[in-house]
Amino acid sequence: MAGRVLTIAGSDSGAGAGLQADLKTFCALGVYGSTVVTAVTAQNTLGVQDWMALPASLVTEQIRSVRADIGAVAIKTGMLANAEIITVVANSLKADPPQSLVVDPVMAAKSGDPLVDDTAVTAYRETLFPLATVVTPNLPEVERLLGSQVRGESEMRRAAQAIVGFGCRAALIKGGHAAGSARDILYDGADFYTFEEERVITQNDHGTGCTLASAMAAYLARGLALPDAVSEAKKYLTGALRHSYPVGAGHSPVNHFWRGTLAPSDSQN
Ligand code: PXL
Repeated sequence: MAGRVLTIAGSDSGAGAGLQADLKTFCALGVYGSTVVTAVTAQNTLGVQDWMALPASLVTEQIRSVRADIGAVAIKTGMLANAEIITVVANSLKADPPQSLVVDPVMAAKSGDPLVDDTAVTAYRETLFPLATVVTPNLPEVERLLGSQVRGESEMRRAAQAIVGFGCRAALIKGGHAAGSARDILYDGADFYTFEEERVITQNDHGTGCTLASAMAAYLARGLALPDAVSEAKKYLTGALRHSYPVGAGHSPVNHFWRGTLAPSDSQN
């Protein structure tokens, strides 16, 4: 089962974010990727025009199908759409925990369009976070999860501690929405780690959160320790931003294949 990663996420028809970004990341980083669909969005680089969640029972059944046959050492969750889906995903993963679980608590698209309903925040905190190896909120997501504003690095550190207080093993607070530096803070219950890469100024930044969390899941599946997985994932994302090119009039995708692709057999170490 080495090098198998499952994403549980929404579909982005423009293929810049969501499970399409996740699968491209898995292909680029040499792991076999499978995809459980939670919701379908009608979306392009300009925004989200419409979306609909799938029935929770169909989400459960997809997880069962993949894990009964293909398996997954690491699982990543993205857009889960509502409390019912968050809860069935949590129940299913609690019954059969993967080695690593990366929870990207997606609340809104880059365009600002909401991708969850209001019931999601409590469900995340109470059901899914306690199962997670790491939770990866950006600053707007941190503010919704904690109900308070977060400014500057010392508040990011306190926010990371508060999120670990919900029961996850670690929290990565992404500073990309902050003015100035694009520093991210990881807290694993014992130590803080700071990650910084050059901030790439581009409009081609759709799917950055999905790509970072998927890359972390891929590197965890390949056996890296969490701080190394974060560091490698951030380097991969920075390159993907730097090598991006416009495919629409709005926020275009990052370039997942800037380093080519790695065959899964190359990463089965
Ligand atoms: O970036 C968060 C995200 C997650 N999942 C889907 C999305 C987006 C952003 O647009 O469309 C399906």
